[in-house]
Amino acid sequence: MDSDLSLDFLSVVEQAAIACAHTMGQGDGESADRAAVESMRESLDGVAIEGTIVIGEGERDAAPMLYIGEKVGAGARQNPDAAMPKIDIAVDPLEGTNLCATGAPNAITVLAASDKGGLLNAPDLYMEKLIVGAPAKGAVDLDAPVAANLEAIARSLRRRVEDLVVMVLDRPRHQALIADIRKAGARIRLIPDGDVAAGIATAVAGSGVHAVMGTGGAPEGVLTAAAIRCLQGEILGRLVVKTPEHEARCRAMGITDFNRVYTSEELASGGSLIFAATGVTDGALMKGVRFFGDGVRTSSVVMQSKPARIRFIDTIHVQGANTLVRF
Ligand code: VTB
Repeated sequence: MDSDLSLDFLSVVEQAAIACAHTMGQGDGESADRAAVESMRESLDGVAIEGTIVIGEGERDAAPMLYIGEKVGAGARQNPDAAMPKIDIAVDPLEGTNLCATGAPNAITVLAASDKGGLLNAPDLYMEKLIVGAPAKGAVDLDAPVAANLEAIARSLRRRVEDLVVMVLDRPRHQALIADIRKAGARIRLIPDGDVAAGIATAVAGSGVHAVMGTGGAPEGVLTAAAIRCLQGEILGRLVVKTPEHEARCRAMGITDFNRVYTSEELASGGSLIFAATGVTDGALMKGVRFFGDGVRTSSVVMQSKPARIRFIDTIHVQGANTLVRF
């Protein structure tokens, strides 16, 4: 995939963040999400690709736009003979809808892209996840006891289990997990939402997060995998398939082994991946959108696997004649 596309995708997540940021704290997650979705849908059509949404707002009948299978990009509506790259796209236009609605940290707009077939087509089920940074890659096992994984992570980071910080979604389903982490002695940060931002943080030294454990959304797992591959960390994930209906939804996406533990390379197998995210509310790695009269400032991260590079991008969007550019 042409790495210049990363700047196009950057613009897509930036615009989506700007579009929904005014809803921050309004207590209306639905309109926050709608603003981000509509912006993303519109700006994706300006990108010179023949794109297919593989992770989006839901199945075709359930979502008015950015549904799985939807064609996006300039190639979707223009001259079908114009040779535009065929790209698979995963989006979470507003990851952390409630975070935005309440003004809590770590709401982000997210997009991942790959050459065709490079992102797992995952149904919108839950996924058990274990996410760590590069030093602990290969040292953890989704089926190992929590204490054993924490010891392995501590060893690879050359510190004590007591020094680790594990992020866990604050959900009743995580009671036993939380008890196990506490028993092992590690520190915990319970988060209300947003395990994509949390997952990325595990692979960025200095973020103060060493692991994410527990069950979150499968689509978020695939998005996290795209970022984690660029960051050379590890996400291990297993779909939570409990009912015949879950099984049918997996089969519809070509998944037949329901107990399979996926690695980062299997969740995001693409040889050339791009991941882009912009902060909507302030977060550990990115600031939220700031409006200053006739200008807007956004804070984003763009990652590519080939060439492997991570860029933190601070953009001032000049909107008027008097926009004051401040360093
Ligand atoms: C997590 C979280 C997301 O969904 O994946 C979560 O990271 C899982 O779903 O931000 P539940 O809320 O049902 O536990 C989100 O909260 C929203 O997609």
